[in-house]
Amino acid sequence: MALTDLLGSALRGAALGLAMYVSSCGGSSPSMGCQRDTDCYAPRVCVQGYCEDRNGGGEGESEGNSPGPNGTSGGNTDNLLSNLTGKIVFISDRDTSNQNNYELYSINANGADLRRLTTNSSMDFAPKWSPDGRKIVFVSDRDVKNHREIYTMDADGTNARRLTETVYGTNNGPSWSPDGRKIAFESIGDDLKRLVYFDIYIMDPDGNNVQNITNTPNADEYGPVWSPDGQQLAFESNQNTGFMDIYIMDADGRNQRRLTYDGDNRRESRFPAWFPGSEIVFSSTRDTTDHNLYIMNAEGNNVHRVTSSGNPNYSCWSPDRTKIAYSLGGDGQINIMTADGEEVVELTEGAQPSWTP
Ligand SMILES: [Ca+2]
Ligand SMILES: [Ca+2]
Repeated sequence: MALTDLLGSALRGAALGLAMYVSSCGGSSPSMGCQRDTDCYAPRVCVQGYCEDRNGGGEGESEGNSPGPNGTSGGNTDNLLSNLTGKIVFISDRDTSNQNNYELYSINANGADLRRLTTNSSMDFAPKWSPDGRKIVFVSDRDVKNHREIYTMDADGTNARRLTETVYGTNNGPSWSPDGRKIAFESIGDDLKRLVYFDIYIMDPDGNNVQNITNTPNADEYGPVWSPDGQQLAFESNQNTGFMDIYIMDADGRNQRRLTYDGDNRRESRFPAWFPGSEIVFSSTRDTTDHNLYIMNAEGNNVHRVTSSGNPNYSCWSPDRTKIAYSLGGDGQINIMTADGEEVVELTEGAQPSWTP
């Protein structure tokens, strides 16, 4: 099974009134027949058997889980980890034989104190810390099978609370604003006329005041993440090129502008993570067949690559900006590397890491 993307959904080619189901599909290209959640790791939305790979991370078995040339498992592993602080929340299916059942876990960034936070037979994924590290926002279909709604819970896994209750259950990619007052996420909402395309929404942390802030009826937007000052959001969209690129916009949806573009090469850039100091790390196929991680500034300049293999997808910054945690494609592994990509260590099995702010 490939641990590819979990954050985000692709929904295309839908006609109104068609049976819709949410699946968990992997693969490196748009594919038909993603009905089975057991096909792969990545939850996504499928309509009449059509769903599109969200990651491009693919089922690349050849490179999926092998330590990259960036020095994973090197002799400095213990040293690098031992100095790290904070907690990382992530997803894994390590404790279940049911491939449709992912659970949330937390682990100290130094590798200690692994804790399982959820125990149920449903998908739990896309976790992100609240800015104070006391709560986790995440996605689950625990109330209605294949119906993905946004929840919060305490950092120890208690007090789970459902925030959204939508007709189609296509919510994904929640992210908490730095001031704690808003949660951004992706959804098709409840409007049938917008069924086939995703927008970025924001809401209060209690689920009230839901607003569609992108309103692009002919393009998808996914994976919103907040700028450090909370004034902007970075996200993915295919609104101009048909391929996913990294965009930023004001927190009210105005001034949408594209930061990445690879000309006519049809390469994609996804999974942005924004760090104080205005650097954004993202995953892209701009130079390679597989994804790699790149860092750029918030103007889209000074792009440089920091990985060279492993098909990395989701990433997050350490609280002090010196490290990046990221998950690999393939069978699912979370690595931590120095921000310059020079040192890499394996942290644990899993995907979709989020580091306490
Ligand atoms: Ca679960
Ligand atoms: Ca849209």
